[in-house]
Amino acid sequence: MDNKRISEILEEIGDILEVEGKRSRFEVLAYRKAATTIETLQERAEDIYKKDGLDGLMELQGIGKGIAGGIAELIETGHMKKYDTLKKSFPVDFNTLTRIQGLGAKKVYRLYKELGIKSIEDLKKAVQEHRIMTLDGFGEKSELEIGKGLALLESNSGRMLLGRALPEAEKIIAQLRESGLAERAELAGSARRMRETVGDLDILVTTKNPEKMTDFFVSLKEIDRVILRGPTKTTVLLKIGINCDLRVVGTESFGAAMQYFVGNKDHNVKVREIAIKKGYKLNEYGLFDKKGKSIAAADEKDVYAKLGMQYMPPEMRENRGEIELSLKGKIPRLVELSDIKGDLHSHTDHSDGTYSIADMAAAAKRYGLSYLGITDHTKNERIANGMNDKQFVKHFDEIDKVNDRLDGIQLLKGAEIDILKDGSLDLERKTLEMMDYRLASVHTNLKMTRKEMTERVVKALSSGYVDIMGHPTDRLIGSRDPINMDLDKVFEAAHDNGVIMEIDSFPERLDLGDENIIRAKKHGLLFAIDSDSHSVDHFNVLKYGIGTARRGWLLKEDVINTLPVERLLKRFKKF
Ligand code: DGT
Ligand code: CA
Ligand code: CA
Ligand code: ZN
Repeated sequence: MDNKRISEILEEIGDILEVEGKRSRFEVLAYRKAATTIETLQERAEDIYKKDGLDGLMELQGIGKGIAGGIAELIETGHMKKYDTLKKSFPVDFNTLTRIQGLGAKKVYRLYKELGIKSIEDLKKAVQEHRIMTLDGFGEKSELEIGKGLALLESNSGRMLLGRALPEAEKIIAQLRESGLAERAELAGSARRMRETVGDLDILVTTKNPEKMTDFFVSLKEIDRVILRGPTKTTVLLKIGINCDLRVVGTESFGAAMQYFVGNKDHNVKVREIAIKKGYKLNEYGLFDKKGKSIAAADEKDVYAKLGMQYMPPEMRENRGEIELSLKGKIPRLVELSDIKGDLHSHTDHSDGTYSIADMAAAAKRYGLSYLGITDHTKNERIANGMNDKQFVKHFDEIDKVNDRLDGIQLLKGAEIDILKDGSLDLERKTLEMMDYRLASVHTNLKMTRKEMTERVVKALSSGYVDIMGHPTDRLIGSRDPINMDLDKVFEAAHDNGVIMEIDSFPERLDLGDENIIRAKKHGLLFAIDSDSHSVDHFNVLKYGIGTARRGWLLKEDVINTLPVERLLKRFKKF
């Protein structure tokens, strides 16, 4: 059983004992203290118990014989009699309900006794029906507060887009580094692995002064409130609505801590098994030999090296075969942001972008790109101000004119052509043939049967006019599912017709995503990592596309916009 669950159970016992009112204040406090100790523990309570038994548990801060026995029972059987009995008389979800601001154990108890509220669902209903304000001592104001707390809890319970969380993490880490208190401050967890969404942020620091370091951290303006503060782990809620864990680790074990907290969990479990097979022990403090002597700990690469493993970039650490590859020394150099020479998907004020062709070109140049494909929308995209054939002819004229005046960046003529309901393309052949390349996307009529959608897309890709398929599944993370089609058939058609797959870097798209990239690569496909910029400051999103491509194990040679422009143009269809 993990520390989190044990600590939740202890906390809940404390809550129930408090409202039951039969026990001393001391006993209540003892359970709460024990919960905090377990929650902030670096080592697993289970490991401590297996190693040193009850005595080991009793050595922990604030854990006496009784509670240690309870924890042992949980570890051994997955159950604790005391907890089960209490839970029977109070079948209330204390843990979740007390997470709502302003609701302590006592109020939760009253809500249960007087309104029968046992869960978040019950509470929501009671708020909607204005039953809370009728209770003595609650009133209209606290009903409103509870409503707000519910909304916040809901927004927190989901995962957050990497594109929203990562900039916040970077701001926090920069401040920790500038504080003069941290020797090192590094991002760990899913955000370091560039997962498209994150549950919480994880930051590791080494410092000579943990107390001051934590004071500094909890005072940052990005922080809404402190959820839990311990000597080595502090959890806060950020104003953007997710939690951030700060862990203070020793300089001498920094590498082992990074290895552990970058994760992911499955990767860690497998690496630990490899250590055990060698007769070693691996945890967040280091790699230890049979005699318990540390043989690697300060440096992450060293930890892997002593296990006979090549270093793996964090984006690969998902237990998808990277460990086997690493043991053979075959981890490749993955594509990097600095490999990207140009961008093949951008919009101007000729459709739904906000800036002129010249402005977008200047911004791309500032970002360090040497070419930019302009791909405005076609007429089917009415809301996006899509252009018809006649308008495109004029538009290309203008791109040529701007291009003549440019220095250090080259514009390419393209379009993001709608794949219409019947699989035809939204422009005439003559217009399509005037472009340097053609990007085609599905934007409308998303609710077709799987068979119809597959036929529609395969027909478009087989037209002989499509160079790149834009945001292939059209998903929006957290709000729209991928379109329903047989991806393998689509990839096959793309391969037969020389169509490149896009990785649209917009944080809510990241389309193709990591798993589909792996699948597309198996079909022998190439990729374009694009920004889909609608504004001059959107080129920044390319780093999320790169992160996703790396999670899909892509190399520089898999990505066509790492090519210089002359070589790139040879890859496109000619008419
Ligand atoms: P998230 O926060 O859900 O997006 O995903 P992660 O990967 O950031 O997970 P998190 O924050 O729960 O934990 C950070 C890392 O700590 C995780 O990637 C691996 C490590 N870790 C956490 N729990 C365990 C565990 O029970 N066993 C092992 N071996 N590692 C763990
Ligand atoms: Ca995390
Ligand atoms: Ca975490
Ligand atoms: Zn689009």
